[in-house]
Amino acid sequence: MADQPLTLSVDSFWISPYAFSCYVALKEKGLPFQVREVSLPDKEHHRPEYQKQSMTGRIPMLQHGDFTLSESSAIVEYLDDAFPGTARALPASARDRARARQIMAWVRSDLMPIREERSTTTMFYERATKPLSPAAQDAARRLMAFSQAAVPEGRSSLFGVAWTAADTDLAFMLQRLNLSGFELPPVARRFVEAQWQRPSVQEWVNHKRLPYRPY
Ligand SMILES: N[C@@H](CCC(=O)N[C@@H](CS)C(=O)NCC(=O)O)C(=O)O
Repeated sequence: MADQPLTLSVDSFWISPYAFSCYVALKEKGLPFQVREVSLPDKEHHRPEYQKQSMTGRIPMLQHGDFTLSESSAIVEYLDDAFPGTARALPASARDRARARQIMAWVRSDLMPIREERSTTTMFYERATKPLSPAAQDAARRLMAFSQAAVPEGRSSLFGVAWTAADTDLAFMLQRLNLSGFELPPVARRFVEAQWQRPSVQEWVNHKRLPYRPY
């Protein structure tokens, strides 16, 4: 099974935080894979074949041989299960793994004002200039408090290993603010700088992008 080809479907502008998470996990694991770009403005994800394979019609989707899977956190966990012996995306200990899942679920389900006002187009196309609304400021305060509690003092990763998928996801959320000039506390800043410099992340960040078309 492990030698079957892997393909990750990503959005054609390379701005999906969920596709980013899966891409970085595949890279960190050193797994060879192909990328398939799916144009959301052209509704390529509505095509019957994509709908059928993904079951959700969303980006990202992983294809592994004849198996297809959507939902980014399910994809990341599948990679750990299907490729034992590669760098773990989720930590080995039950409690650290639970904490990692907590972080991954939280950044996907909360902090909506940050996700709206510092959308991923502001990270990869045009920086946001509008000040954060009171709701986004409140979300930012919660994110800073969370980071302060989650990132151990003096360290640049969450769990005593240099990388997990939760590190990538938390860094991405912090970077939404950081790139638009929000001043991060020192612990969060050190964490983000270290995670963002990882070659896996930089490959995504520096990928050549098409001109953006709103959709
Ligand atoms: N919970 C999903 C979210 C995926 C998602 O919302 N993807 C967006 C792109 S960032 C998408 O496919 N949007 C197209 C649509 O919903 O029509 C995951 O974690 O993979």
